[in-house]
Amino acid sequence: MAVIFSGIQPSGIITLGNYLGALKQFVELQDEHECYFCIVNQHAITVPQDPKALRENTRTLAALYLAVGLDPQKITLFIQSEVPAHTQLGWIMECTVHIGELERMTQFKDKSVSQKEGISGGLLTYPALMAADILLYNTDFVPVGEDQKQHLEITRDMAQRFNNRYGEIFKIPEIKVPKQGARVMSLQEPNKKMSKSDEDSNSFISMLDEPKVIEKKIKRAQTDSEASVHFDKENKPGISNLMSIYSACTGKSLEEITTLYKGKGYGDFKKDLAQVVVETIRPIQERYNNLINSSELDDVLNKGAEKANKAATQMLTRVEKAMGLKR
Ligand code: ATP
Ligand code: LTN
Repeated sequence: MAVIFSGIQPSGIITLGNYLGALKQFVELQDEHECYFCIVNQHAITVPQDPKALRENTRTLAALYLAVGLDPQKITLFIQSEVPAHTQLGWIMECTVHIGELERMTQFKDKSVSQKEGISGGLLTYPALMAADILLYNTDFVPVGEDQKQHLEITRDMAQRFNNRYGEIFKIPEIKVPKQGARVMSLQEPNKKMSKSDEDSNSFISMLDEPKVIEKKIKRAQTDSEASVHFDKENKPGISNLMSIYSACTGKSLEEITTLYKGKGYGDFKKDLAQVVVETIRPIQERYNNLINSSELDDVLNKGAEKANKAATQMLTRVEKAMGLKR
């Protein structure tokens, strides 16, 4: 069975963007692949995090992983900091990657401008830890949103460089992005991606937002003054983004949606979209409410850490042997 690995940061409550770009694909992949899904809390601390909030967001994310429909009997769900091999291989990857490569990363450039207390070293070396996450499990495919393309390319380069130096140790992983929803944009600034750590909560829909809040956020979403529902990413980024969300949630094509709303205004479209999103999220929230206080969640995470530790330690040992780090 081909191996899948992906990670999400507990840096807030996950958004509709995280769901459509990442989690939705995970559910589709779980039946026919060996899946490792990770709560990457050590990635989250590359920018300051409040300890209490980080602990809560970690648990919430674990519950949401299951609530979207991932079956703990089929997948391995675990917390990054509970598998030390990630940071151990992370260091080795830091010694494999070049500073110039790290400095080119868009995520580093974007996130460093918003840091008020100085830019952490970890924000720059982040891709080395991400490469370690992926390479520890002999991963074939990494399902992620489009924003992670650059990180996947640098992971492949690191793996190749390591293999050239020390022998064929790592499998070279491939990226997997969804056809619709790979890049959901901010509702307030539709040229920027929707992000769970955005300071403006009107810019994103959280997977735990109540129906009324979802309706309000969609109603307030930025659009243009033309009031015609058709897709034009360049000139009409706001409405195009809302159409993509509609499409990703319903499976309807952009053409079908255009036909459906011919002659109608943005008000009608937004009202329907709000219903579509509410109905997409409702069953997930119901399952979430049953899970969040259950001990099942801890069992799943304990078992997940155990299984991940076993697989990761094996790979780390192979790497250390190949490099001369083991006696
Ligand atoms: P942060 O705001 O803390 O940077 P984030 O919301 O960007 O977080 P991550 O935890 O970094 O989310 O990403 C988790 C997964 O969700 C990744 O696979 C990423 O590609 C995907 N993803 C994130 N934002 C979007 C988006 N706007 N549209 C589609 N996919 C997304
Ligand atoms: N870099 C990703 C989160 C992430 C990840 C991973 C995704 C960390 N490790 C391994 C896939 C595989 C992000 O910022 N969204």
